[in-house]
Amino acid sequence: MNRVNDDAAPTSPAGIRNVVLVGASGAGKTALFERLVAARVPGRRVRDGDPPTTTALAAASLPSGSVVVNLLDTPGHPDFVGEVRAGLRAADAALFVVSAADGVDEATRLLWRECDAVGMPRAVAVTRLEAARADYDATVAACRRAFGDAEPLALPLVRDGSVRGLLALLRRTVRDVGDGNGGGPQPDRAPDAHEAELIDAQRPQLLESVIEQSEDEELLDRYLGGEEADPDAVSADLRAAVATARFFPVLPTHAASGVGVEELFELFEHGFPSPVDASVPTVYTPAGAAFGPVTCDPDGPLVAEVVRTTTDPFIGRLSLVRVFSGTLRPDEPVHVSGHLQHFADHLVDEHADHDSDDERVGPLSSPLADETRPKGVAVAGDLALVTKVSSAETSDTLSRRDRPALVEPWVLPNPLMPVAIHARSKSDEDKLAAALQRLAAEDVTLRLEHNAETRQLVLWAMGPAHVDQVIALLSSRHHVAVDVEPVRTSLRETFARPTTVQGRLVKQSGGHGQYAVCHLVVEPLERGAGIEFVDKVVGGAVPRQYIPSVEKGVRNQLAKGVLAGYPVVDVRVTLTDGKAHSVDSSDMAFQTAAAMALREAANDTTVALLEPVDTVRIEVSDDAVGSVLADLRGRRGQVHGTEPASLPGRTVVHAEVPAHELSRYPVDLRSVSHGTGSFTRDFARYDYMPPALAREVAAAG
Ligand SMILES: Nc1nc2c(ncn2[C@@H]2O[C@H](COP(=O)(O)OP(=O)(O)OP(=O)(O)O)[C@@H](O)[C@H]2O)c(=O)[nH]1
Ligand SMILES: [Mg+2]
Repeated sequence: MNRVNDDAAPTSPAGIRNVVLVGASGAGKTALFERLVAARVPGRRVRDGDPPTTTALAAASLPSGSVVVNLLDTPGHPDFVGEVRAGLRAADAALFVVSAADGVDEATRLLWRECDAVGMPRAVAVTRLEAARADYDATVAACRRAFGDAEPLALPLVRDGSVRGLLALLRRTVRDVGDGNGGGPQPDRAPDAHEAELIDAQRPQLLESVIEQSEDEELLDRYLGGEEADPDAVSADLRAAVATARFFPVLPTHAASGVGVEELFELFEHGFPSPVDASVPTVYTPAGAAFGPVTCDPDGPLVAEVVRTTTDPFIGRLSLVRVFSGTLRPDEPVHVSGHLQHFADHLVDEHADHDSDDERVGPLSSPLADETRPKGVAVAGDLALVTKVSSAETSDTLSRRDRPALVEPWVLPNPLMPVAIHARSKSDEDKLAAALQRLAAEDVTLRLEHNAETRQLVLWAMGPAHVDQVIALLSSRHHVAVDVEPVRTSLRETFARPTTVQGRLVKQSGGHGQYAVCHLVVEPLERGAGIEFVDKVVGGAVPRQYIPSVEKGVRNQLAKGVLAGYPVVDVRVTLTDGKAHSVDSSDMAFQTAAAMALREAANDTTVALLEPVDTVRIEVSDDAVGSVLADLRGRRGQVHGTEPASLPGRTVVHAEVPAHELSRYPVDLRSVSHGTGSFTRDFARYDYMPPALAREVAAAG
């Protein structure tokens, strides 16, 4: 077996390959990941049975040939797209896993285009080759249509519904299936006549693409001159072609038999870029100034970023970091910096800005799926697990104390699915806040909101599966039981029509009495106008000193609501007349009379409920615009217009939609947009709610 050393600690960036597996849920990423791990870790077997759906980034450092491959497995489920983004940040190249039975879905296409936008080198692993409706050639053709210059490096040998091996196009060799369980591959053999025919049918196109994309003029001249291309020379050009991010090798794979596994390692080693060739994210000082140039240099200033955080019951916080510059050494003091709010386009209260000089990294280790291996140091370009940096949260930067740095975080998805939760018991209640805070430090796609108005604790998550994950973690890790309840909408009341009313407080039966009468006119104002109080009393009917009392009574009652308990907005209240008593009138009496007047004026015909309406910006692929607009109409949305998005083939829809209709929009948008949609929402204003719905919401709240 190819192994560099035991602790998988590369000493130079050129010997590192950081590769992330991405693709649709169920495409076979984890099955492949586990097979790749088993192929390089002696004694490690693939699990019996199917892997569970992945919900978090997993990593494994695998020595292979002359390099160490840091392999990252990501979830395909859209609720966990934050993990995919962290994985892309940690990696220098992406392996798209595509099922031959299912083809390329829209979400995968979108992710591909995002990789395209940042020039990330990519390759494709095709899975499920033995499925009844699988067709390798058709899948390659689909990849070409969706991705561009996708060229198979090998063809699968499938017989009687099982994968038997593959035909390597460059070397014109055949590799038959091994014994299926870590026994390693069979030696290569020469193709038979039929196999040779298959190879020769596809080989020229591969050669031409590699030679053309790598811009190897010399080889091109020789090839065009009719010379047979030397596989070694072409292989050397492969990396240059892949590095352009315009040429994408495709390999057939089968996790169960190990077909394609060695070819993938070969591709990682000889075809994929090392971190030296990858771009480094923008680095600032914690104060936001320029940090200076950062290159993948082990002797440069330390710049490392936390891409995942977990908590181990025995060793505490474990941070998976990607080192961009410098060398991370155990027991070294570090500066920890996190300033998410500075970069986010939404509030991230649960990730308060923090800088700490009090941290010292503990022992380093290499990730190995669910295990770890001790590691000496982590040089620029490498990934390592760091213990004991207790203040480090996901996306934080580690740097040297005398040269503090802040890496611009990757694009964090905005969690837009609200769920209200409450602790099941008093003891759950006591632990809940701390537990949620810890989960939020690990998970940058979780937001917490204490809504004072509705008195609810609201979790903002990516979708239902994410909510389930958070609740399961609260229970399993923090022993906190919570129940989910419907999210209440905070409404407003307003007067829909002018009303004239009298408030009379007359209590004069014996002793010290109370006396105050005020005549009020209540009128609606335009949305957003707030509350106006006008005094039009003439002739001292209400003595001067009690006018402020009336105003106070009015404002207090409006703040409490007059009908359903929601604050009243956008009204003018005019005091037109009143009566006072020389002994029994008082400040309190006039406050009370004013409040009584408003309550009396309020009924189902005079008062209307207002609901929050949000400005919504939706981005989808062009062909989904029609269904998105139709869906918005069904949500009482008002479309203000559409425009082309910055990514070609995508459209931005601007609309206003009642907040009440948006509570499950992350899920619904996914289905109307085939997983290509994203949106943002911001409170715009309050507007009339249909009375029937208003009654329903008020009754539930
Ligand atoms: N027939 C066949 N089944 C496969 C193949 N690769 C994976 N599977 C099966 O497909 C199912 C899903 O595989 P996973 O590896 O969990 O898929 P994934 O891409 O990791 O899915 P997520 O974690 O949800 O993103 C499992 O039951 C695998 O055993 C393949 O090449 N052929
Ligand atoms: Mg998986």
